[in-house]
Amino acid sequence: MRRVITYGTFDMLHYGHINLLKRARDLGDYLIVALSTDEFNLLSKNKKTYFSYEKRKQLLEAIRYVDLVIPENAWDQKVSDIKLYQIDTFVMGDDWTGQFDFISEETDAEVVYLERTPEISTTQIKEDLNAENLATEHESKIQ
Ligand code: C2G
Repeated sequence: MRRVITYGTFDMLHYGHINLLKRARDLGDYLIVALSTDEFNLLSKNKKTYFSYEKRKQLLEAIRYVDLVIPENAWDQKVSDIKLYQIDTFVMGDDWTGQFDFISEETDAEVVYLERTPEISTTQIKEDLNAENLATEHESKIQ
C-alpha cells in the first residue's frame, strides 16, 4: 500500500483544496492529511481561521480522497510523521516548492510539489466577500 501525506490549514474548504487532495490521493492508495491546529495557525502561521480545527477536520473526513486526518502542531513534525506512518510520498502545493526537499534526504519518502489551482484561495474568498458587502452597504446608503 502506497501511503501519501500532505499538510495544511484547509480553512473555508474550496475546490483548490479538493484538486490538491485528489491528485495527492492519486499518487498512492492511502492519504493522510496533517491538519494545522488552531494554536499552530495562530502562533506559527499568523492565521485566524474561520472554521475551528474540529470543523475543518469534519469537512476533510467527508472527502472521499482523505483516509485519515491527524493534527499538525509544529513545523518540525514532518520527518517523525513520515517515519511513524511509513509514508512513501510527501505532497505539497507548488507554492512550497523547495521548502521541504530535506524530507527526501532525511526519510525514504519522495517529495512531490503539485501545481496550485491558481485563481482561488481562502484569502481571495474573504476579500471578494468583503468587497461585495462594502458595495452593498454603499448602494443602500445612496438610495
Ligand atoms: N492549495 C492549492 N490550490 C489553492 C489553494 C491551496 O493547491 N488554490 C494547496 C496548498 O498549496 C497546500 C494545500 O492546498 O498544499 C493547503 O493549503 P493551505 O490550507 O493554505 O495550507 P498552508 O497554509 O500552505 O499550510 O506545514 C505546511 C503547512 O501546514 C501548509
